[in-house]
Amino acid sequence: MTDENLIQQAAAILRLAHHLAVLTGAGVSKESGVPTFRDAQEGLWAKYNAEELATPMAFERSPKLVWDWYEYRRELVRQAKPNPGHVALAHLGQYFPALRVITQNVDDLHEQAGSHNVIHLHGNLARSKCSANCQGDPTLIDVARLTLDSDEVPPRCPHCGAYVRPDVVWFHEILPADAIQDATLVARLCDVMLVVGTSGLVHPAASLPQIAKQRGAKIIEVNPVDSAITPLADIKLDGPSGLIIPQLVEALEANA
Ligand code: BV8
Repeated sequence: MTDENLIQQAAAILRLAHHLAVLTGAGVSKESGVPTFRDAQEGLWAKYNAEELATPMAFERSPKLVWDWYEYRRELVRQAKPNPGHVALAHLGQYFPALRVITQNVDDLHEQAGSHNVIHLHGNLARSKCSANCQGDPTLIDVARLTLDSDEVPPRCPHCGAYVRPDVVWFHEILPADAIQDATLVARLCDVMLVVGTSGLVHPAASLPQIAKQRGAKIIEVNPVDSAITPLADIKLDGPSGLIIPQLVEALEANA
């Protein structure tokens, strides 16, 4: 577990920051009850690998299975509440008005905790779209307003009849241009990047700390274990974000 001295060192780096950026992954939502990507899936999904389900090929092959997996995850997120890590990150916005949170997560727990202008690299689980984007990219569909034919799963697009799908970025799909452009600019301009709860395995998100580092930024990582980002970190805070981030904000405030 992280010692107090490292927390103080990290707070000292934050205190000198002019442009703070935050990059989060599934680990920041773990303490809210949302499983990470590399956790063994719960129950029914134990026999599936998330990376095999989160692809256009899987949806093509088994649209109902993939739709049901996302409905299962939507229910988990509906029941989830922001944890102290989300809340402390939102609180940081008071000290860094230009703070941008860049997340790989598809839940809205950062927004629920009070973070603004969150950059969602991989889309948003709460939104659905026509899988053919028949009215333009994205053709968002409000599934709640569809007269659902109970045995038609996934539901069909009311415009063109194609299957409706979650508005998330699957593996082998390109990220929304505005999201990756914003995130890359934020990574280039920041002088400190706080990296929280990511294995650092999924690209291009995982390249953002490297971009920041190359521009001279300090990297502070929060994760109970080491990750692909750890070699880049100036300070590694070992522990769950729900515990560590509040400690970091408390140390920052103690000498504010
Ligand atoms: C693309 C939405 C161009 C869906 C997701 C370059 C190099 C290598 C590979 C590639 C590359 N470029 C492209 C690729 C291929 C691929 C890729 O990166 N593959 C990897 C696996 C090798 N990337 C893509 O396909 C991307 N598209 O590049 O387009 C293109 C287009 C066509 C053809 C070629 C190229 C699209 C990637 C987006 C995939 N969609 N999510 C959904 O959610 O269902 S990614 C998915 O993984 C989630 O968003 C998740 O957030 C993300 C990353 O995982 P993490 O967030 O890090 O979560 P993970 O479980 O891995 O780790 C959790 C961490 O938390 C752990 O470290 C753990 O220790 C820690 N933790 C646990 N508890 C806590 C904690 N931390 C803090 N507190 C705790 N309590």
